[in-house]
Amino acid sequence: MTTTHVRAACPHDCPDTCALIVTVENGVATEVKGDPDHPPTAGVLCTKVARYAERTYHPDRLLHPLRRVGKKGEGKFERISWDEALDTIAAKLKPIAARDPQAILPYSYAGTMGLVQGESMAQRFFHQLGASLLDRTICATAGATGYRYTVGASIGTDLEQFQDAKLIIIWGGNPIASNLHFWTRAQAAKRNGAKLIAIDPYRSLTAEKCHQHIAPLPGTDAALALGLMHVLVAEDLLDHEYIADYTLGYEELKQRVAEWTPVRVAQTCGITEDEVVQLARLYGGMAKAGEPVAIRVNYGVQRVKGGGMSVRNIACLPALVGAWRHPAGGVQLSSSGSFPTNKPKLQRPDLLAGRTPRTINMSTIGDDLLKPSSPEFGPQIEAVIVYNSNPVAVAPESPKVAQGFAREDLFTVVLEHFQTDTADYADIVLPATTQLEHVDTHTSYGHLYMMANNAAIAPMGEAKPNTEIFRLLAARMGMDDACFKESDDELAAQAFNAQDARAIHFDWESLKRNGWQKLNMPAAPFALGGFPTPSGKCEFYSAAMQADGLDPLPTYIAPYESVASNPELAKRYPLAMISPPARNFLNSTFVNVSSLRATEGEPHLDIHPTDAAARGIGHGDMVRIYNDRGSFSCKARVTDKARAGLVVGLSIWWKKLAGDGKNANEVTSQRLTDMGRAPTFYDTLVQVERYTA
Ligand SMILES: Nc1nc2c(c(=O)[nH]1)N[C@H]1C(S)=C(S)[C@@H](COP(=O)(O)OP(=O)(O)OC[C@H]3O[C@@H](n4cnc5c(=O)[nH]c(N)nc54)[C@H](O)[C@@H]3O)O[C@H]1N2
Ligand SMILES: Nc1nc2c(c(=O)[nH]1)N[C@H]1C(S)=C(S)[C@@H](COP(=O)(O)OP(=O)(O)OC[C@H]3O[C@@H](n4cnc5c(=O)[nH]c(N)nc54)[C@H](O)[C@@H]3O)O[C@H]1N2
Ligand code: SF4
Ligand SMILES: [Mo]
Repeated sequence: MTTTHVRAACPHDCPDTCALIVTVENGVATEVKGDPDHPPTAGVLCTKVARYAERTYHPDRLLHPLRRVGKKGEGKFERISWDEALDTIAAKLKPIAARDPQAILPYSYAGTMGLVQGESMAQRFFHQLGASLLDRTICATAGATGYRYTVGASIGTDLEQFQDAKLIIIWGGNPIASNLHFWTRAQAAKRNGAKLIAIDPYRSLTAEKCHQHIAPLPGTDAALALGLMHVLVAEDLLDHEYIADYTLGYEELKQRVAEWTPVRVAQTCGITEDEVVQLARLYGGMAKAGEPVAIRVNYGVQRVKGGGMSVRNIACLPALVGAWRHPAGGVQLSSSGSFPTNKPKLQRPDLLAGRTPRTINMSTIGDDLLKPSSPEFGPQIEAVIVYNSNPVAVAPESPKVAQGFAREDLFTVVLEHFQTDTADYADIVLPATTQLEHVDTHTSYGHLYMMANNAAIAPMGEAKPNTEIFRLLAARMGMDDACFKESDDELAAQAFNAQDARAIHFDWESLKRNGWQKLNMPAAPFALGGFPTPSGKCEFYSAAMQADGLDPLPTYIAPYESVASNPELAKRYPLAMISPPARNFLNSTFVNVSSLRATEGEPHLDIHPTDAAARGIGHGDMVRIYNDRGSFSCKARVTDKARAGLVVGLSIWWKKLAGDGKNANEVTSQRLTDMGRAPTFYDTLVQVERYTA
């Protein structure tokens, strides 16, 4: 028997990007463990990826190409050969490309976050074709944009510093479920005497374990941040030197926040005045005393109309109190902007050769698939190639998405590991390899290490890496540029800019051997200012926002759908619904892994006892959740984890594995955020009723 240990990286859309050690016995992966030497991972994996071998060897893995034989969505397929699959696809795409390649659309997200199996060969293929561009907005662009206007780039407090903070505000995140290795640091801080405060409308697993939980109404965080700034200014809990040296627009900000009295904020957010005042005093007071105060803001705050502004306002706080002076102070939204990646080299936009295809927003795919050709829209979408994503389950306003994918005149190809809800609508399904079967390299949005993934085992069945599938398709389409011949190792070697001081001496072969390498970054990135904004300062006032048609100062933008902002709608649909991640799933990935699905049980809706009683709903009753866009049903859990007026459906279930073939996206809307063109999943009013089938 031969046993080897292979260095790998977790590919999932999770900030932690763990370093993995895969045990391989006689060519079979028998165990996936966390690398004990990688400081963020520290030998620990989440429940999901500890089961990565179970997912990889799952009896339902797609092992050969398939052609649809039933109706779209029905899930009936027959096996075909790779030659037949590729010939069919090329024969379909060629005439469309000859008429107008913009009628072809790639649809992809972060099923794997790999720089190679994500957008390298795939983008080269679509750029050479001249296909529509895809605006990849479904997750983080609202917050990233708000943060960029204020701080300059997705750079913040290093994960490896948080254990030294004395106050940690966990704002719109549930790290026990979705950012486990941050939670490890927060607990270490707690043991060192730090206070942990969660700001979340829902008493999540994490909120339950913090010293204090403040539960604002969804979408009102921008107002809470304005209220904190009001108190910081009124009570002079400020770092005047930091403000003078490293910020822009303090005088204007001071005037603006004067309007946001604690009483107004308490009313807007549905919390008490005392919660606003005490939090500001604690944060500003500790900072003034020289203690490190840190904020971990996460994406939960930005899935609403004013989501970008929420993140922007929160990102102003550390500069006001000078928290950036300390390595364990400041704020982290994402570390992704720290990495000197070389995306143009991987993705080759130059292959467009002067063409400027239209851009389709992935968050409005439902509407866009249903649009006919028009001068504003351009050609009707005639072909979609889906990889690393499951839009029929994850995109908002699912009834429209499903209707779009059901179009008889749409040609759909899906590259997948499993027969997902989306794959059910494909004309051709192509089997893709998993992280254990291919090579890749990764950044992280939670830590500061470049990561390598070696292939641990041979591809399962006839599965091929995404890159290889696009190489083969390029050849079939007659694309002969030398870039379509590059191997995955050649691609990985181009992923980082070795000349950049942060990636000092980046060398793919040594990264592959070691598994990971930390970026060369200062411990406290903005201790002496140096913000990558146009002014080089933290911008309380942003001329760029004004130029983009936004309020240049922090403000509050109410949700599209809430009792306060839309009372007419709230008469019919009085409950706010959010659908944040379930601990044992990763978006819709892992929902089909039996052991993990068994832990989640079945789809649930958490509802407050008062709201349940008013509707005659008991714990464990089946309920129907509905609004004008659609409806779904699941089991009610009557619990005060959901504040009154709020219902929570942990997500994202595969529709076909839910009792009624539907999930929470039946009722979410395709309306977009204030900035970043992102979806508003948590800006949804619904009504709930007892349901007897
Ligand atoms: N186990 C697991 N881990 C995951 C994922 C998963 O599906 N499962 N998904 C991954 C991905 S793609 C992402 S983007 C991240 C997302 O993870 P996070 O950034 O943590 O964001 P969310 O999970 O959207 O929401 C986190 C918390 O925000 C709360 N929340 C909702 N609306 C609001 C609001 O308006 N204000 C405030 N203050 N809080 C609000 C929710 O109740 C939830 O508890 O997690 C990643 N990690
Ligand atoms: N209601 C509601 N909806 C949401 C959210 C929410 O909180 N609530 N969260 C949103 C967020 S933050 C996000 S990021 C999106 C996530 O949406 P998606 O990015 O679509 O994520 P997944 O659902 O995990 O689907 C990824 C798919 O990629 C496949 N895959 C993985 N690796 C590979 C590979 O190497 N090759 C190929 N070909 N396929 C691969 C997996 O099998 C999986 O089916 O969902 C969004 N939708
Ligand atoms: S999903 Fe996140 S916590 Fe789990 S192994 Fe991957 S990177 Fe680590
Ligand atoms: Mo996400």
